[in-house]
Amino acid sequence: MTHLVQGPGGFSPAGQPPRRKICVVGLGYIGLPTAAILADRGYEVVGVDVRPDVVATINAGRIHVVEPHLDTLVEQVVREGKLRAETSPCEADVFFLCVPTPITEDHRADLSYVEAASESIKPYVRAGNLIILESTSPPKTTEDVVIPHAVPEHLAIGEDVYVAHCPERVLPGRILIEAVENDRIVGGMTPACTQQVLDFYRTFVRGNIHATSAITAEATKLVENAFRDVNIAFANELSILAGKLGADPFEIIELANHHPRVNILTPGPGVGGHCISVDPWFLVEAAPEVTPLIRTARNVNDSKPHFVIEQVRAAAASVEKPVIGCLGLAYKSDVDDLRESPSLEIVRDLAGAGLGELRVCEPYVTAEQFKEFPLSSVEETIAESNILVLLTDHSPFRELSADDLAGKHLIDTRGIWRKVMAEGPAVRPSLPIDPGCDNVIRRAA
Ligand code: SAJ
Repeated sequence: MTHLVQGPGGFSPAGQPPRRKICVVGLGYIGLPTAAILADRGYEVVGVDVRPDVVATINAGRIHVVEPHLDTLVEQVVREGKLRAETSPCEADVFFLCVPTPITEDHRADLSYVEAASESIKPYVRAGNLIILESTSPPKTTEDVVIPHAVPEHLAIGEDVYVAHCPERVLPGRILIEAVENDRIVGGMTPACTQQVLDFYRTFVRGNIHATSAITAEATKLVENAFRDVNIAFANELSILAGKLGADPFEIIELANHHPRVNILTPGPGVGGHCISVDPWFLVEAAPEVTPLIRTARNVNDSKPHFVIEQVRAAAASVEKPVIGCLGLAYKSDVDDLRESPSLEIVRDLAGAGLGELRVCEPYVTAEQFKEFPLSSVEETIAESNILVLLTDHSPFRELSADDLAGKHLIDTRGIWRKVMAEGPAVRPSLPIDPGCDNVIRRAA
């Protein structure tokens, strides 16, 4: 880490003005951990969120999102007076913009949050300040949105004020570790912007920090997530193909991955979350004529829930009084995040399909937080269902035994029960039934 000069109440690399006060706009899954890490590093941090309930929760030393260890850290830095939350920004030395960048129905970037956050800090931006866009954004957002909306006209970029895009790359469930340990990219609007922001990141990041331009940083982040989306699409297409061939897709992938140069990801019910299912569209929107693969991968992953529904329909048709137990609503394992979740989409469609009664189980969300469907416990769902659809591979579902699952029609969209079923005496995996679905396990004859 850079040698820090302890200035009056702040840290700064040698030869730079002391920067002691930080304003983080947007206290969601990225903003709150970032604010807490900086406060723990000794900065005075003001977190800003438009939601008064979120501000009140944080100022009470509590958190509104599920992320390992974040509750302890926030409680500590609020108690120590290093972090406080407000509903509007204030003067600071460094401004972080950590707001959502969702997409519209027709897959276009919605930059209204970035615009509003940029506008909100403009009255407080002073010479010497750093402005950092952490939100994953379409190429040129820093130049075309942040600068015109956040920087007072009389301040020169790269001389008076330093603007950069530093995309977060953290995996939900490991945010506090990865925000500090992962390599980071600092993309400044000018080389001076890059240097000033890079030196600042040196004060709290242990990973390597790579310097580049703002547009390259924006594109790199999108490319990382598009790469993963394309690979997951390959796995999902495989899972449908294997069904047509009457083979087990998970076994094929397991065997293929023994090849030294093959690393196929894992099929599932689709791709969710506000990252991998969103960010590739920013690249498609930027250059639709040259991104057929990225667009196709999005369409393959977005169509996978349909195949899962057809699996359930086939299983329900073979049962007298179907009671369909849906295991998981979150977009991936062991998180409480339902955004863009294929699991939730499937349960909604099943609720409208009238294939049978539904039992919905989501261990990471409470009935207070989620009112769309009544939630059942794992035990109730297992006991009352004759068809079980594994949608999100949460740990509690991974721990189910062959006896728990015995006698049920199982649709295991993520292949987590293959081993316990292979060992279990009660039932045996059977070949997928048409159309092209993953593992369906029938009751033993
Ligand atoms: N998924 C599969 N099969 C797999 C892997 C994932 O179906 O083999 C599904 C998951 O179930 C989920 C979706 O893909 O629905 C995305 O999950 P994820 O764990 O792949 O990623 P995220 O969205 O939680 O986090 C990603 C990460 N990006 C990459 O790994 C390239 C993270 O590092 C980013 O910081 C994050 O997006 C982000 O904020 O952009």
